[in-house]
Amino acid sequence: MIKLYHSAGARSFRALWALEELSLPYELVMLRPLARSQYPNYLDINPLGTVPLMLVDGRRMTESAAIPHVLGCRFGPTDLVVDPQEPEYPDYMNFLVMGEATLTFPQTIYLRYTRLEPGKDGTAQAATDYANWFRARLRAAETLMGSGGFVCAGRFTMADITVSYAVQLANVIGLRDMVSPQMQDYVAALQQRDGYKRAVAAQTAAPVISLADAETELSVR
Ligand SMILES: N[C@@H](CCC(=O)N[C@@H](CS)C(=O)NCC(=O)O)C(=O)O
Repeated sequence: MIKLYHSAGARSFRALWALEELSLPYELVMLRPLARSQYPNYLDINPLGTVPLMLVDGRRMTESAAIPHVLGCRFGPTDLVVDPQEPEYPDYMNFLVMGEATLTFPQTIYLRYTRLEPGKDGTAQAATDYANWFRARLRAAETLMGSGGFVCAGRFTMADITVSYAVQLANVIGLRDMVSPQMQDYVAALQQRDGYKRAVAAQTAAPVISLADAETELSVR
């Protein structure tokens, strides 16, 4: 049994997209953005207070780059993960982690100081610095990318989910100018996938849980 806690457009979209690519049954719990402050008891089930939270076979996962890989390994076999015996395995793992650790991380600093906590002393410069950092890292990542419209292994994998989400995030938080036309084309092609479209439809159709429902939905007791 798989249960995913998600907020529209958040990094938990990586997990949702992976679930749809694998056509797995799951329960989707839609939360308001900034769940920790919206639903105080969310911390009962996820002490980090972040999304994603995924419960799978009674285990708890909170990292959006790890979840797609674990789903593929646990519920495969599937070409969406690269097997350790394939030569491209190191490239795959590298891009899988890079999507979050190298590409999304600087964007979260930018987002924090432009949208969540704007106007604090010195933070405007930090926002600019991290926007430039993001641009440089994305350019560098691009030089490492494989052929055929995918980051590696010549096919669509979970690493494409983690990397392309970072580009999509850039487009919605004001960093679109930092993304090259080639990277925009790469993402636009992936957005034509049925799994991607089903994930978007799922997050649109599911109701966001109310504070009243949160009493039971988010409680471990
Ligand atoms: N490294 C984690 C970060 C998760 C994370 O920070 N998620 C954001 C949404 S994109 C969040 O929940 N922020 C709200 C908060 O920190 O209160 C991952 O990749 O899943």
